[in-house]
Amino acid sequence: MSGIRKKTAVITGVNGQDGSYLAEFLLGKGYKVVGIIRRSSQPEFQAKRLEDAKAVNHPGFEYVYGDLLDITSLIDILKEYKPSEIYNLAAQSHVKISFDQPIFTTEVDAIGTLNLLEAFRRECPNARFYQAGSSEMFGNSIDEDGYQRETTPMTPVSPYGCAKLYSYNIVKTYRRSYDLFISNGILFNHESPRRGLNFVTNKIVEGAIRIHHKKQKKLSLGNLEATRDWGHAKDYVRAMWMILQHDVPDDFVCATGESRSVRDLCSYVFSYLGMDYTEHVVQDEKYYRPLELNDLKGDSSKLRETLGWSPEFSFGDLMLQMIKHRSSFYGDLPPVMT
Ligand code: G4F
Repeated sequence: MSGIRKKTAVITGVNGQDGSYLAEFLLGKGYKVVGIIRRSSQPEFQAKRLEDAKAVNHPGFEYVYGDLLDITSLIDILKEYKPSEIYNLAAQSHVKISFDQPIFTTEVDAIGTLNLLEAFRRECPNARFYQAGSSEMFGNSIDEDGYQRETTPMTPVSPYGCAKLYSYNIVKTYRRSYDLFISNGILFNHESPRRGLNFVTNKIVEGAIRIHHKKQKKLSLGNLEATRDWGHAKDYVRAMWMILQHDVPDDFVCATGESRSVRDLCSYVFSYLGMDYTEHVVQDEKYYRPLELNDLKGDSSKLRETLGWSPEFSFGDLMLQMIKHRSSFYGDLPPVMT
């Protein structure tokens, strides 16, 4: 026995894209990782990403049932594990669905954060707390040079963005009021082979592969003109950890600084597979949002200069990984609800 106590991290949303990469990253650093999982009627599907992350049978990994909407479960978990780091990644994270389920989204993404903050303040106030903020909080505010950064006004245009902005502000308020170590990451879009198939990157990859293999003819999408700053989730979970290792709690934008339209993305993926997207992509009202966030391009200079973060994966690396991963299912592509 070395006598050195392992650091314990609690992750909400551990079986999501970011949660699974973060668990993998922290286990690699020797942490004990406690993942909070919500009860589901199909538990057999809950562990897929954690299996991919090689977390499931890892001796340093444990999962417990809990829910951001049930503060008693959060209090019990923090009381038992006394973590040194808490990462709040759980959310209803789909922007379009937040228009269909505005109340649920607000309960989880806003009140859920407050529940976790209260449990943290009462049970382990010396821990460090990371809150997953989003570039969706900016809405259509853009600085004159075309970028969004920490100082850009936040004027969200979706129930999801509004709920995330509440969490961002309550974190800042608790930090100042109670002298707690709580930091916000303001993360721009980040993708990976573990991305849900109803987000536009993986939807396009999946659709193009199916069309390539003659399993479908058309791909229905919404707005093709919106632009996004797409990075790799692996790079972004590393940033989350770096943010909590800083001397002081603070707020940081994490982004690549490169922006592309959904149309560019279609062109890239279809061309990679030797096809012309204009022959296959159709637009359907169903996928439009009542209000659209038009353009995102992040300036992450503060994160880069203060903490030394920079992305390891290029856009090309990201797309290649996603295309290869989905292609590996060829021959057994299940039907998808987008
Ligand atoms: O992939 P998306 O659904 O991501 P969105 O809305 O930008 O949100 C993601 O990034 C946020 C960070 O800014 C996160 F906070 C959030 O949790 C999530 O991870 O849509 C990207 C763009 C949008 O402009 C959307 O209108 O793609 C456009 N789009 C066009 N057709 C589509 C579709 N999006 C989806 N999901 N499905 C379509 O068929």
